[in-house]
Amino acid sequence: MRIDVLTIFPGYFAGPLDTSLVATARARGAVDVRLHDLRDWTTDRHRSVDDAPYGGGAGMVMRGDVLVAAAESVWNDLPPSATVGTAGAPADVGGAPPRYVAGGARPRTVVFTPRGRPLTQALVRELADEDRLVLVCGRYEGIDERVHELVATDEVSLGDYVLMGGEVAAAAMVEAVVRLLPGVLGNAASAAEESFEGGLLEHPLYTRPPELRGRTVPPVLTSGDHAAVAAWRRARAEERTRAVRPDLLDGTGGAGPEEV
Ligand code: 6GU
Repeated sequence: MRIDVLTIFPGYFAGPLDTSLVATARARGAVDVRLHDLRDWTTDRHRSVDDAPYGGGAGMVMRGDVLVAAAESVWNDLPPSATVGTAGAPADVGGAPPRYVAGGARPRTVVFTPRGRPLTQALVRELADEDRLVLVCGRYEGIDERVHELVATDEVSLGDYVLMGGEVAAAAMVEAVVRLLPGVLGNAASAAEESFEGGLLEHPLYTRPPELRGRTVPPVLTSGDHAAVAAWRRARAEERTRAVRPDLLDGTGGAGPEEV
C-alpha cells in the first residue's frame, strides 16, 4: 500500500513512522509512506496556506487553491511546479489530461476534520483494502468548503474533542491501517482478538510474575482448561464492555458492534 500525507508539519510524523511496527512495515516494503509539505504548493512570497474567512469571523481558513493543487499533484505523481497556481482549471501536463482531477475520479482521499465521521475499526478495515490512501491534515479554524467537495472522498474525525490539526488523527490512521496489512503483525490471530474486532472490548491479560504486590492471577488462567479460559475471557470482555462502552452492546448512541 502507498500512503501520501499532506501536511504543513511533515516533521511531526518522524516519530510515528520511524517507530516499531510501522517502521518495520516500511522497511519490508509492506507500506510506502510519503510525506508532502503543503507549502510546496503555495504561490506567494510568504508561502501562506491560510487566509481570512469570507463573511468575517475569528480565525483563519486553509486555502482551497493550495490544497487542490497539492492533491492533484500527489494523485497524479506530478511535481508541485505542474499544479501550483491552477485554481481555475486542472493542470495542463503537455496535452494529456491528468488521470485524477479534483471533483472527479481520485484515489481514496481522507480529509481530517472534527466534523468528519469518527475513525472506527470498520473504517480502518475498509481503508486497509485500498492500494493507495491520500491523507490531508487540516489546521487552523477549518478548511475551505470546496476542498471537502472536490478533494475529500472521506471526512474523518478522531473523536469528540478539538485538536489543533489533523496530524494526530493521520498518524493514528496510519498505525491502525498498517497493522492490518498482510505480513505486518507476527501473529495474525492477535489482530482478530483485539478490542473491537469482536464487537467487545478486550478481556484482562496477565503475564509473569504470578504475584504482584499481593495481587494474584485468576486461577482459571493457570488451570489448563481451555474451554474454561475461553468462557472466563468472554464473560470479562462482556462485563468490561457493559461497564465502559454500553453503546457497543445496545446500539444506542454510539456505533453498534457491527460498526465498530
Ligand atoms: Cl481530525 N482535527 C481536529 N482539528 N480536531 C479533531 C480531529 C481532527 N478529530 C478530533 N478532533
